[in-house]
Amino acid sequence: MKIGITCYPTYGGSGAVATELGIALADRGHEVHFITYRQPFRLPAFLPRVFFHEVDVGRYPLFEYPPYDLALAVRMHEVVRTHGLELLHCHYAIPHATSAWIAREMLRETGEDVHLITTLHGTDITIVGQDPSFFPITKFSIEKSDRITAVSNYLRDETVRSFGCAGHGVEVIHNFIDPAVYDREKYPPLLRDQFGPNRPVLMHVSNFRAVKRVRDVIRIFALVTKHVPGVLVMVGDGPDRAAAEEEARALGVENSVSFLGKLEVVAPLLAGADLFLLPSQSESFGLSALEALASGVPVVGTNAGGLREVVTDGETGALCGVGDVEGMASAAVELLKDPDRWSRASRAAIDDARTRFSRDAIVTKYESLYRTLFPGKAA
Ligand code: GMT
Repeated sequence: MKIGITCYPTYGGSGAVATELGIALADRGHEVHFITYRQPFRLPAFLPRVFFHEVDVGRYPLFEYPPYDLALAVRMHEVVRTHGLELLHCHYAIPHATSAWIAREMLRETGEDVHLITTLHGTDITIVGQDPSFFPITKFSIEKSDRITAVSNYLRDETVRSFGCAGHGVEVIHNFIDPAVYDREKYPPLLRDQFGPNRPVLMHVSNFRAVKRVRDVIRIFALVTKHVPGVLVMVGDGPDRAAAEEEARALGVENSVSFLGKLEVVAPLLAGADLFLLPSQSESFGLSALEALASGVPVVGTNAGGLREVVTDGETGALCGVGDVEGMASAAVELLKDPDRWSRASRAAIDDARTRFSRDAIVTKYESLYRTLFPGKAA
């Protein structure tokens, strides 16, 4: 098949999933064209059957807000025609699904066509899409898609609850990991070399937005370190980084917390971590938690949204209420103080991630979904 993929190319789970899906599809012989404003961050320089088409938003003094969605629609239309794409798969509804619908309308004017698939990832449904200035166009664009997927049961239910989308089936296809990449045995002990063999390493990876509650990460760590002197590695950057740094100083743990900033590759660091903290306000899935589990790192976080489908409370980690800093801290201490318990959780985390969320099985689900659009065509 010839497939166009549009996603946000910068850091973030939806861009990571879209890119890794595209790479896996190309591995299986499909031709994949990424259409977005920058090379996706997880896309290596060259891969057979993978192409990148940059969307350039022309500057003009009149445009206080350059119309990216229109430039994207025009580029989608052009790439579909030039390369004979059969489907456009949009990750994150706003504005990608809208641009794809415009591109398809333009194609239909000349007797051409393309199939549209939209994968919903999270705040396109739970926050941004709810804003009155986006709600009608989000609902419209989702409903105009030929196939709709959501990354968790939670997100599917939220989509139906808040947008209706009656009669437009939303299929759940969970996110995935490549077990060859997230492998505890594969990497040298970088963090142990830096922090020594006896200090547990707690880790958090995110884009430091309000929804991630990064100050709670620091507060949990400050409580944990009273019982188990460890270190906290904070990976990522975003609006709440300064607040988290300030919280670390206020709680007197700043010398035990390393803020590493944005890193494109996290698997080697996760392989050296002992516990992953994700105390989010809301999480439609929690790809970073899955990457941790696959690396044998138990997760302590909140029971908000789709995280419950990823972390099995009491087996691969622990889940508490949003803001329950004491609860998450004591769950973390229990795991870190009991090596047998930690080993069981770590082993269970690897097994569960590989069984339920392995790349091959999930990519096959997307491929099968694509094939339903071409009922008469041989596989
Ligand atoms: O929805 C967002 O805010 C952004 C998006 C992203 O690009 O990281 O995150 C969502 O999609 C990820 C990949 O499917 C999920 O793992 C995240 O849980 C989800 N974020 C939220 O629901 C807050």
